Amino acid sequence: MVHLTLEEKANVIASWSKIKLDEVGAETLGRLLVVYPWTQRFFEHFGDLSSADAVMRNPKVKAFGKRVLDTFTEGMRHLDNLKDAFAKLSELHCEKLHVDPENFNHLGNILVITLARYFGKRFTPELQAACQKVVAGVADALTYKYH
Ligand code: HNI
Repeated sequence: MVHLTLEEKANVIASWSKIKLDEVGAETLGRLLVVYPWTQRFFEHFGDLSSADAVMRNPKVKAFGKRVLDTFTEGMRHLDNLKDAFAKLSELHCEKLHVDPENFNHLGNILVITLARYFGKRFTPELQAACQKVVAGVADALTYKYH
């Protein structure tokens, strides 16, 4: 269970509202596919993924990266209840798509790295701490747990 202080929530939500979701989303998903090449298995229908350049230029990668970040935006509205907010999405990824949950952590960490590049000096340790909590919370919420 991930808990953000009120200050962390305000910080992360304000910062999130400043990013270009298409740009950061494209870079995050593109880097995931390059850095952890086994994740490409899920996206063979996206077309050319034959090199890092091809991945980063691929319009379907860009569009899906934006979609993933839109989901994080939705998550920002449900930081206290990510599990319920992402219950359906968790079922899709785990039961239907069979994505190994470790990959949610990878995506989250790549998102943090991309945000660090995007914000530069403005990416303070406090902001990073809040971001790490959000990506851990989203990864946990997407991980389907049998009760
Ligand atoms: Ni993910 C579909 C959100 C991580 C593989 N994914 C979706 C959809 C959303 C989404 C939204 C669209 C659902 C629908 O159509 O109803 N995915 C997210 C989020 C994360 C994430 C917020 C963050 C950790 N997905 C991953 C990872 C993988 C992944 C790490 C694989 C490595 N997702 C998929 C695949 C689909 C998908 C595959 C179906 C895509 C398609 O269109 O074929």
